[in-house]
Amino acid sequence: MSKFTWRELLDLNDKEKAWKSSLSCIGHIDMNAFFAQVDQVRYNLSVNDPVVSVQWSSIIAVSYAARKYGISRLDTLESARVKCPHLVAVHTATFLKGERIWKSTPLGKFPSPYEHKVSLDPYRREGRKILQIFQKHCDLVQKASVDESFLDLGRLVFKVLLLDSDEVMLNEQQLEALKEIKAMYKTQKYSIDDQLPPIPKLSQDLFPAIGNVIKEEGSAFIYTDWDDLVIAIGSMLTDMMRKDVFTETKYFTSCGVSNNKSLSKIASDFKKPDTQTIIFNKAINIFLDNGCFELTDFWTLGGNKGKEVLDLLECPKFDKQSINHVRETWPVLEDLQKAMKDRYVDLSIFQKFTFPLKDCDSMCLKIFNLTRGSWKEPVNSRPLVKSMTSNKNMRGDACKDLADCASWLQVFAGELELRINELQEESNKLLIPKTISVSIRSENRSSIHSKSGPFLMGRSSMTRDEFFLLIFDTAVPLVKELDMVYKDTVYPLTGLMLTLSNFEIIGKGSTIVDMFNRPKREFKDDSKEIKLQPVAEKELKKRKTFFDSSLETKKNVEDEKDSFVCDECFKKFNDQQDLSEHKDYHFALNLSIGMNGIEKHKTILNASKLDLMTRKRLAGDQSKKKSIKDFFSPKR
Ligand code: DCP
Ligand code: CA
Ligand code: CA
Repeated sequence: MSKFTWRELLDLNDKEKAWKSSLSCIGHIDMNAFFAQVDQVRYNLSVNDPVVSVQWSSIIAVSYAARKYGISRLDTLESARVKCPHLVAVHTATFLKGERIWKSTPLGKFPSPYEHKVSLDPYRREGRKILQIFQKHCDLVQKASVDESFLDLGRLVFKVLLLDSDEVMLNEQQLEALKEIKAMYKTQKYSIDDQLPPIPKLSQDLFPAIGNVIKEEGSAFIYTDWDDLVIAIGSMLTDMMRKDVFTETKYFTSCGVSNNKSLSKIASDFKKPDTQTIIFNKAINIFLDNGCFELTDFWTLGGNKGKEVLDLLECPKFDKQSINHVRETWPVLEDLQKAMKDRYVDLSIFQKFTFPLKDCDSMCLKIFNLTRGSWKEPVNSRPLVKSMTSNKNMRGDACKDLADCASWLQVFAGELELRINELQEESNKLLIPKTISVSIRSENRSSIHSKSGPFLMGRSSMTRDEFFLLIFDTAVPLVKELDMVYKDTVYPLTGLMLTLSNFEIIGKGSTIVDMFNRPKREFKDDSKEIKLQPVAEKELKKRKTFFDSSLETKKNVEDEKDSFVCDECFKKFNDQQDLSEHKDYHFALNLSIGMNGIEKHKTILNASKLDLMTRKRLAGDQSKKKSIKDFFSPKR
């Protein structure tokens, strides 16, 4: 008999339950050298051309052909050219200052950062095409970034095992092997909590897993139960989808298949390019202990938080033993939690951590399961953003007065309109931003000023041009206000940013009429709240909403490489991981302000690792409490 029950198998047919069934099957597919592949295809180059994608003078993606020369993202264009003299460097598309439409950059040309803003739209478009291919096959896909997706393969596997699948064409022997279980299901000859029958004879020969199967070296690997068949069929499915992606787009991908998201994500990164790695449940520990991974390789444990965890749990600093160390040292969850908290308390005398003591328990729960490869999370197809930002870090005199601001806002409005439009198409939903905000940053990094207001879509229908103009026309008065107050001190700007937020997302079934025929009051109230009370509390509330959403939309901030920039304080980061962590910090900060009020919050702040700039901002927020007049006084 199987150790699994019918219930566990049938749960695969339910989107809500499949991910937590012990027979769950999750795929993760990541595009190889994504931007570089897109550029290679876009510019009719061959797979063997050493292509790199470039933004200004930084390399942002390296094709596998170029990697053969030892080139990585850390190289400058010059150092890459030394390594490979016939390097093909493709600059990203750009918007020209004052224009709302981006243009591709001809091969061999390198636009000036003073006059242009990068557009990543060509890559996003391709990313969307690929997402659509996955969605054509799989009913539950989570886009995890511009070039990767999680797939809950439950329903597809269910269909192969118990119904007739048109995704995977089974041969006669395979069909014969599954005849019995299909018949049982059809005639309902089982009770839901009965154990499943044993797997069909010769399952392993009939349903060989496709890809790089992780197993103990030298040992035979034998299918023993339904989880093996489920994962093997999962690998057939992802192989089929990846082939479809290749046929349709000529892009290579890497993939991981296992019973959960975090494992599949690591697995997809394991062998690149053009490979899928399959982790059967019985091979999970072998995979995690293969000496290639650290605790910090798990999706959410990169960056500083991960380093702190390694330190708190006194993980060995070499040989990549941290996963094994944690699993073996603390076989019992409560012991792990106690160990972390005890050391947290000891160390916090000398050291500030990025997370509070009270988070240790939940963090340990996650780590306990991650190190056993048993941390399960649902594949979440809910798209979408509640805010969207377009920004640029300015150089020299690129933005020296109000007229320049307006020129750049035109670019930003063009980009936001385009992206909202694309997202609507992608998600088949309507997106209605309700708040707009403009921020400016000057040479002195601590001086960042923002102005936000309601974004009112008052018309019953709107063309794309009209929507663009509305964004632009609403943004300009905000920047004018900022200009009026700060013009003597801020120019030339080092950063300008336009954000649309507070998105209302209207579902598929709704019509444009639903979208605009909502009670007028709703808009009016909204405007009153934002327009007339730019005082601390409202401001903070708004910032919190901003922040809630920016967690969900961190991908948007990824847009320009030189824009791993916090949209709350404009601080710049090297990568997405650091930025995300920094944002977690704001999140905690805002939450704390929200819950405790600013006074009490200050105490918490002083005790935490707070950079000077944020402190200054908070001081600014406090002054806003006084009156609007103070807010506009030249002293600020
Ligand atoms: N990207 C970027 N700057 C970074 C990281 C990524 O602009 N610091 C962009 C370019 C990449 C794309 O995002 O092509 C996807 O990032 P990945 O980390 O998935 O890397 P690649 O797809 O380039 O390579 P790999 O084959 O290793 O996944
Ligand atoms: Ca990739
Ligand atoms: Ca990726």
